[in-house]
Amino acid sequence: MGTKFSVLLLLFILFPLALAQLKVGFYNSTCPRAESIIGQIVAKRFNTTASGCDASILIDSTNTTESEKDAGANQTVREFELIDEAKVALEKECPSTVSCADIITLATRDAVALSKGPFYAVPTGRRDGLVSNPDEVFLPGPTISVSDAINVFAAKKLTVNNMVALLGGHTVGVAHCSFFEDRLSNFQGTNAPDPTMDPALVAELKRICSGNNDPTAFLDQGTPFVLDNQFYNQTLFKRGVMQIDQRLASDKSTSGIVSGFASNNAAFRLRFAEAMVKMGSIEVLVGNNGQIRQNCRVVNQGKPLSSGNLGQGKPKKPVDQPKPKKQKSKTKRQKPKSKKNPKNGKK
Ligand SMILES: *C1O[C@H](CO)[C@@H](O)[C@H](O)[C@H]1NC(C)=O
Ligand SMILES: *[C@@H]1O[C@H](CO)[C@@H](O)[C@H](O)[C@H]1NC(C)=O
Ligand SMILES: *[C@@H]1O[C@H](CO)[C@@H](O)[C@H](O)[C@H]1NC(C)=O
Ligand SMILES: *[C@@H]1O[C@H](CO)[C@@H](O)[C@H](O)[C@H]1NC(C)=O
Ligand SMILES: *[C@@H]1O[C@H](CO)[C@@H](O)[C@H](O)[C@H]1NC(C)=O
Repeated sequence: MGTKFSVLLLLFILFPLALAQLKVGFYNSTCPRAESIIGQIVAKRFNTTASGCDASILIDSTNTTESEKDAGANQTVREFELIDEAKVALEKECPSTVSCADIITLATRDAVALSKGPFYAVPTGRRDGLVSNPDEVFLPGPTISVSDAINVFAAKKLTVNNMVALLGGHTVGVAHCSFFEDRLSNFQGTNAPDPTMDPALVAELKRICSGNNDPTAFLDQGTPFVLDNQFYNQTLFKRGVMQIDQRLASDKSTSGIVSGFASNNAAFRLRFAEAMVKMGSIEVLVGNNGQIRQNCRVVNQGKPLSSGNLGQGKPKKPVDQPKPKKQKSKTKRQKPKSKKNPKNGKK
């Protein structure tokens, strides 16, 4: 009893402290051009590639584990190249100053804006984890129920509104067919497609998925390259691709939020930005914890591993908090994202 109490207390004390140490403009004096250097690199990338896709990659990447990266195709490679390019430029400008965790967060913000999404101020000051392969699970599989998903997000202190807004990131996302194919023909052993999917969409997805090597489909069949509220509107027309996406529109606890976002893009933009900032502020390493990686792909040489500083560095979870479901090896966090490994299903 005493132990439980103190663990909880510690959590409440530590949490606001971590938040307080992230600041908009953390690099103002130590690396004043950091944000503009990252912005230019992301913009250059957008100018030379299919833009919407890159936004989804970045949004995904914010919480992708190594195993997921392994599973990813060429897009994942490009995502890492972009982060590497930014890191090289920043090490030149101000060595050992800007963390990889902040680079990813800022690049994601810029990719969102370039996809016509909101531009929001990002608090920075994160430090990098001392272990590069956290077995963290944020986003559960695509067939999760809305109530289970709510619990997973709640365990990260994210509200139902935050969750629905973050899943709206699927507006620029793609998913491999293995994430939704079960809905197309023999849904739950019925020998018929999922009745909650528009038959025209079933036909279109069957066509796409008849290709080799587990093809991908856009999760927003309306405006896949624009970070807007069309994703929600599509689900109102039974055109959600993944089951969890479609369920958001029908479940009592989320349907009101979905229809609100579907009819009000400004409200969606506001809530999406708010949820992105909040997600980026939880369980981060700050102050003297962790390190500033010199190469974003590996932990700096010579640093001892500490079990208390995993991955992007999160404090250990209190024992009595609901644990997010662990999926075997590859798990993704809750980033609105999509291409994942078939086994884990990701959002
Ligand atoms: C990714 O998610 C973890 C929690 O699962 C969080 O600690 C970390 O800060 C997130 N990273 C980014 C860049 O948002
Ligand atoms: C950095 O500069 C911006 C713009 O002037 C300001 O809004 C922000 O508060 C500053 N942050 C810090 C930590 O000095
Ligand atoms: C991207 O393209 C736009 C318009 O073509 C141009 O104005 C801008 O300078 C380019 N940005 C970069 C970073 O190359
Ligand atoms: C990756 O890129 C290579 C060369 O650009 C291409 O041949 C290959 O089909 C791509 N793989 C995927 C999964 O897109
Ligand atoms: C919502 O989606 C439907 C189906 O794709 C489309 O016909 C309609 O124009 C969309 N409505 C808005 C306001 O975008």
